[in-house]
Amino acid sequence: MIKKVSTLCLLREGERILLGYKKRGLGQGRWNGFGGKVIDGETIEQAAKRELLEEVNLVANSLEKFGVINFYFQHNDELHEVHIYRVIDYSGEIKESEEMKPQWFEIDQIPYDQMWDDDRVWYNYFFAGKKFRGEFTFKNFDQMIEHKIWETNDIN
Ligand code: 8OG
Repeated sequence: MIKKVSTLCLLREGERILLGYKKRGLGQGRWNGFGGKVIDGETIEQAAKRELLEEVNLVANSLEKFGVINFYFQHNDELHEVHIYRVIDYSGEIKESEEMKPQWFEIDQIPYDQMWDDDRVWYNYFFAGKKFRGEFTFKNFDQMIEHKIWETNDIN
């Protein structure tokens, strides 16, 4: 099995959340938080900050880790371990990049139909301020066939 480690940053301010429309790569055509693969030699948190800067031009001054999800893709035997952070404090101006078109959404208007299937499950934990771990199995990239999620502080 091939294992990949990635990051995902969510930026919430009051009753709205910043998402990006992914223009290329895995998850193309879907709204998501900001993140990508951890590169050799950097910590997971460094990768989260680098991706936030590359994708939406923001410098994260403070991040809080919220969860870890294992995504298993049956068709190619890949496991993606995704580390999820909330951006607590940032500087810079939000700017579109080659990869992401950013937009604010009210929490009750999140476009779940145009997002990964698992998001509607774990976003509830995020909004409730609960730390969590999850395991989601996909058939191809677009069909979630199994999932488990549980609240825990053991996310490092
Ligand atoms: O750099 P790359 O294109 O591999 O980045 C993929 C991004 O998508 C990365 O931030 C991790 C994230 N991601 C997955 N799977 C899922 C998923 O099922 N739901 C969400 N919300 N994000 C995912 O790789």
